[in-house]
Amino acid sequence: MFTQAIVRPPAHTFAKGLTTSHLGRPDVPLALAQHEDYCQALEQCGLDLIRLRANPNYPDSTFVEDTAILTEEWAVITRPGAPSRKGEVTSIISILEQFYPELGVIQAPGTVDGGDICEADGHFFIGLSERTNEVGARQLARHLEENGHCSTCIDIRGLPDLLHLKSGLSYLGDNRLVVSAALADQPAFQSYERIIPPPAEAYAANCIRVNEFVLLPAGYPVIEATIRDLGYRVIILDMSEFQKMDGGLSCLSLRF
Ligand code: CIR
Repeated sequence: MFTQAIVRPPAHTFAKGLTTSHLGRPDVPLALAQHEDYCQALEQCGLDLIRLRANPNYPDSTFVEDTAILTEEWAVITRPGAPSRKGEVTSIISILEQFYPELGVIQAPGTVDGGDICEADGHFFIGLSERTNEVGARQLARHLEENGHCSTCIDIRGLPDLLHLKSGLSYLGDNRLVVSAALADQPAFQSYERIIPPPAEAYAANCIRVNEFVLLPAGYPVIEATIRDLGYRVIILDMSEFQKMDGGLSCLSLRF
């Protein structure tokens, strides 16, 4: 059960953030409206929101997921791989100190983006990516071990369509993964029930289970029907402006 989430709206500088997509410039007022819908969806799932102020110094700072890894008992502050994002952790530390007695940290030269970390009922998949390096992955694995968790590294560096591991992977609970075709054959995922979106719906592999709901991006009818047929309550959210900046549903909150 999640009870809280940290969110931060996009700033007026949002369009200056990093992106590899060729979907055009994001419309900031529309992104703000989509972000508000996202916040309301989390509240509908029963979460109390900690709403941070927009930070124009960090155009990508609405993607708060990348700054920390949270569980009920412990938290690790990341060291984001993109130089323009490293300073985003400062304000997150001061918030998380209010909830956790101690915070783990990833230290230089290690880098980890939260988007590369996928928890599946206490087991952690760590994506090795352009953002999360081997030193950072090892540091995180050590933190996990100290807290009684196992982890498996998944190397996505040869998969240019995936910025982060969770760009192509979500854990729904119930031993079920939503996993993009590019990742579905990974040996580590073979013991899970795998829901594989058709190639045209690969973006929807980034979805989030929040309590009894699954949040899905709008415009992906095949995956939506599959998830509904499995009996989940579904909330559909328009993510167009965040997709333009390589972001998905998981990136916009830190849930704990
Ligand atoms: C970036 O390139 O860092 C941002 N424009 C997008 C980050 C998306 N975060 C995520 O997938 N966890």
